[in-house]
Amino acid sequence: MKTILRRSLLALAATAALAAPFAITAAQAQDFKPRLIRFGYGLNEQSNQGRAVKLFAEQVEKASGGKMKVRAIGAAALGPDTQMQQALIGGAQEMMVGSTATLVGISKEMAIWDTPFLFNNAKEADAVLDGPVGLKVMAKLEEKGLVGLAYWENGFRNLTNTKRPVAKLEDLDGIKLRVMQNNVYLDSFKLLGANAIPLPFSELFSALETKTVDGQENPYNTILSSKFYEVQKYLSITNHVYSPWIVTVSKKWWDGLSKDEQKVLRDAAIASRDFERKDTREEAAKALADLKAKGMLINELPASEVARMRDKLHGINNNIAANVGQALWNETQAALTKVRSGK
Ligand code: TK8
Repeated sequence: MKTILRRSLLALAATAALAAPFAITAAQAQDFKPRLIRFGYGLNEQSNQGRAVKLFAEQVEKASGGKMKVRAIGAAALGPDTQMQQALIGGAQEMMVGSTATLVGISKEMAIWDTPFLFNNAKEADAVLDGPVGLKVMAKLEEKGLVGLAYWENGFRNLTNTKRPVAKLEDLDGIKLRVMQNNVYLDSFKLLGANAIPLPFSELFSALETKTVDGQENPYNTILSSKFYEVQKYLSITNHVYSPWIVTVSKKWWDGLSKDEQKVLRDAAIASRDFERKDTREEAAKALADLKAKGMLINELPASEVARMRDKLHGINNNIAANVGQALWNETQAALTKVRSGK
């Protein structure tokens, strides 16, 4: 009896061993471990940023058969961009999305995207950011302990304040204007005559509310989702710079992932990028009407004044080129010439 049982067990084991390679489905064959990904971001859940992070989370869970779980933590609950970046570098947090501008202290090449009036439209931004120049700038992060996965759209930035409509350069004089923690922004707005004050985004609403600052600059989407219309009267359309967001991963953590796990994250970052850009552009197209309905007074900076602003900021370009390296500056300009020629 015992032998029969032993024999049949052996036979079973042999069959199982033979059958095993065929029985395993493609998904099971992939190399996934249970992972918890703390993914931090600065805006609210009900923002273009929040919606895209949600999509990212869903896609990662699905593609990993539920093994990789994303805990999306918005509204800067894990701290402002700069604090999260340090947490990623140290390995205390896995992922985040934030402005490229706040990364400049870590990776100086990121300042190329702070160049005033660099891109004229979204098509130029997409082509350069997703092309060889954008990837090269992104790859530089690895030396600093971060892995960049995709650029998302923050958008073209516009000015709001409580003092007066900005219809000419001189209207900026003395306005206490919050800027991101970034020297290009600080120097640019000082040059334009504003009293520029760097502050993390997480402190911005209350700084506006308590009148610690008179104004700020951000894309329409953010002015809307962060309810800045509650504490700001004037919105002046300047489109002075295109601001990218970037999805980053802790390199310390990333290096411990399998190739399959890395691929899931990369693919999801790209898929949510495509969703996010579309969503952001659709929302931005309607945002002015929404902001007007909320009571904001909107004015467009005349082309002649935009030209004066550009001229005044021209000197900043030389500083940027010196900081990021003349070669990168030239490659960026060449990439722009290429998109503009339609080739
Ligand atoms: C969100 C910020 C925000 C940026 C800013 O964390 O700070 O003004 O535009 O999007 O990165």
